[in-house]
Amino acid sequence: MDLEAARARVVSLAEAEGFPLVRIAAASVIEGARVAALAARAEGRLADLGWMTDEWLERSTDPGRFLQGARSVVVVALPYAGATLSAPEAGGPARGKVARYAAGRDYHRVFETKLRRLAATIRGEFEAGARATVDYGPLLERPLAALAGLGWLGKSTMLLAPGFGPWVLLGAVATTLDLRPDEPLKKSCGSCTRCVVACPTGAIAPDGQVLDARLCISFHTIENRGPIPRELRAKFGAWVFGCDDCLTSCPVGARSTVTYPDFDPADQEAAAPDLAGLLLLDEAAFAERFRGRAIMRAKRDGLLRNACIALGNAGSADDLPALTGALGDGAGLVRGHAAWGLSRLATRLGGGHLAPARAALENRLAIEHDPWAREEIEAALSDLSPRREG
Ligand code: B12
Ligand code: SF4
Ligand code: SF4
Repeated sequence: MDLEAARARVVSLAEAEGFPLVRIAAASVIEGARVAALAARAEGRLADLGWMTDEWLERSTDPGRFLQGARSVVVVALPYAGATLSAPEAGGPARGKVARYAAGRDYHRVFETKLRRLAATIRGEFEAGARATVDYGPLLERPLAALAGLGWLGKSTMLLAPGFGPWVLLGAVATTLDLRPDEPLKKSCGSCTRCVVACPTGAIAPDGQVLDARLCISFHTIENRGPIPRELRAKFGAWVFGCDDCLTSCPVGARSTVTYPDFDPADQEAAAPDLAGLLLLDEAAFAERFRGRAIMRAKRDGLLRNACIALGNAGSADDLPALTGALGDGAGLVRGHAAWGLSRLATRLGGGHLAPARAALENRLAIEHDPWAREEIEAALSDLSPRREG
């Protein structure tokens, strides 16, 4: 089979797996991305994503190290713009926001099945090397996808695919087959700065294309295993897993409703969970409820921590008992954030809600042994100072 026929066959195999977007990149070192990624790490902008060492970043910008003898990378995408339900009815419980990519089935599982099958077919049919990855593998997928002309790198740092905008998830198969590469697109964001303005924490640099993960709600709600910096919490709104603010503000692909069916949320609870209900989950109930979903990544304590913040920002008087109850949670991380959430919610509500909140915090402080949780309760009490009452 000649190389053009091989290329056509590989593309049609990927399309048959359900990928509407398939492009080919040459498997050369992505120099610009390597320089940008190493600079991001050196400047601390990758936060404490410990696995992203210089070594990892160098490997992840060289497909030849991902697969020995790689000549090409097949880059694929699945769209998920429509994976959301209509806004919850007014008067219901306070609900958290889950990033759209995580509202349905875990996309890693969806991609893995398809990409492993594609790689196996390439190995079998062409007697060539082939290795698949999605997200966690040592390959930087956005710059690769841009190189392959699947989209362009937006100011939000998202890969924007024509017709779909940022609402695509990426995966790749590196192969030793020498497939003709696609051309990068000649597109850019122009003068648009909507995502920069929309980001609640200022995580995107004013000129774009540079993200500070230390400020990013997505980083903190998903990857951070410890306390959320106090100065950021009020900016998190109701996000409990990920953040889509720089995606929903983007005009590119804004009218797309195309979603791969597995990414549709099962119900309202999956897309926008009842926040007070989350605070009742123990380890077993958490594992049972989120099995097969990306939310597992936050772990039980991380998700409850996020729910405490969201309730502080977006809850109502009905949620004061849930936050008060969480002051007695088994995890210090949750207790400390419950203190912040209770103080913030009571302060927002004001009036007669302040005294019971203070009493609950003082009662907990009297028996709290965790030094960090004590600090949080003390800070929460001082935020409830009398001059704020009324
Ligand atoms: C770690 C990670 C994160 C971290 C940190 C991201 C960061 N930039 O610091 C956190 C947890 C914050 C995160 C958040 C999100 N992520 Co994420 N994440 C990744 C992961 C695993 C690695 C990306 C990374 O950090 N690279 C390091 C940075 C420095 O490089 P980069 O952003 O990949 O690429 C930049 C450079 O290469 C540079 N560049 C390239 N060429 C050149 C040339 C020149 C000259 C210059 C100056 C720069 C330059 O520009 C690129 C864009 O800024 C990838 C999967 C993967 N294996 O690639 C998914 C991935 C990027 N994430 C993805 C998604 C969906 C998200 C979220 C939308 C999830 C959510 N809703 O909460 C948010 C979006 C936040 C945002 N605005 O980027 C998708 C993006 C799909 C798309 N269409 O772009 C990916 C590709 C996963 C996937 N398989 O689909 N993510
Ligand atoms: S995911 Fe949210 S916090 Fe992170 S850069 Fe986008 S808008 Fe900002
Ligand atoms: S919102 Fe505007 S600047 Fe940001 S990524 Fe989309 S098109 Fe680019």
